[in-house]
Amino acid sequence: MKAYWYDNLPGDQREPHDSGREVPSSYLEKLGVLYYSFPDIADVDALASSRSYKNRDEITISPSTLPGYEEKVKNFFHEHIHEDEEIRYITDGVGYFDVRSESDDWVRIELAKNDLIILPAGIYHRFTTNADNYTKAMRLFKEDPKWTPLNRSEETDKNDFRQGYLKTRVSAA
Ligand code: KMT
Ligand code: NI
Repeated sequence: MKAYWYDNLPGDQREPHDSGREVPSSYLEKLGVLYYSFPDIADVDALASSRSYKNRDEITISPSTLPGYEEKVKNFFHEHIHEDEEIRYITDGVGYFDVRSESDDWVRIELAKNDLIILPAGIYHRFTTNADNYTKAMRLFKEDPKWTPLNRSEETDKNDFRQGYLKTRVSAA
């Protein structure tokens, strides 16, 4: 895992866009983003049962395994929230999760094999593969998949889960 401020320069979303300014994990914690390195699947099982995550699936995001790959990668990159946590465990390849900071800037989190991330409900985020075009990830969910992305709008700004998230977010001041 490596986290840094996104450079906001034009160019393909799959390029690193590394501004060279690192973001410490203590800041990710303030945003409510949790990160773990789990080399053993038993660690994932333990976390899943402690948070009542009963179901999971695995998705391989690459041109040869995901029909309509280019379109889907663009869709994953639309800024959105969910009304539930987003838990992803990377089992192979690399992926970028971008999350909004308190000042509404992008923090880019690079995840590789054995990295697990928990994004809180209501945080604005987006996802992309990197230039290698290959991310294999386990998606964990409680009961039924509740992955509906709610793209950012004035309406999602008022969403109860968004408002709840803003109340819990720790001020960096
Ligand atoms: C999301 O919500 O953006 C995703 O689930 C991305 C695919 S899983 C790495
Ligand atoms: Ni999402």
